[in-house]
Amino acid sequence: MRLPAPLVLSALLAGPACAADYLVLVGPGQTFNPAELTIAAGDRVTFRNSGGTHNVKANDNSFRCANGCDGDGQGGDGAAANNIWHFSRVFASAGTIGYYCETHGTPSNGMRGTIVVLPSTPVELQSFEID
Ligand SMILES: [Cu+2]
Repeated sequence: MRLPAPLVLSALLAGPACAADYLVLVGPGQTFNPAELTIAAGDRVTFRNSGGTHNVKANDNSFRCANGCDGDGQGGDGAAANNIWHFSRVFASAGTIGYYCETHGTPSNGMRGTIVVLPSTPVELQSFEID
């Protein structure tokens, strides 16, 4: 059977290592929702302000974002802001990333969250022997 070309292409692109998208709501109130999120390396998380003056700063200073991110090369500004901002970040490496809102939290208290990044599942290559 001959499949239409676009269908063959999408079947090749869809593998077990597909990245997923997640959403973390920032507020309303002084919470991240979900505050704890487990993803796989390569997945993308979008943070979206749902009300209040907030930002998202990594405990290890690897990012500081609100209306874009500091140092993103596009004029991003990570200072806390009360507009309905959103930004996305791909977490490429496994590890545990703590973050907090500078207005309402610290790394250990208040408005904070954690993202656990698990190693991505490697694509298994199979070989066949023909007798
Ligand atoms: Cu806040």
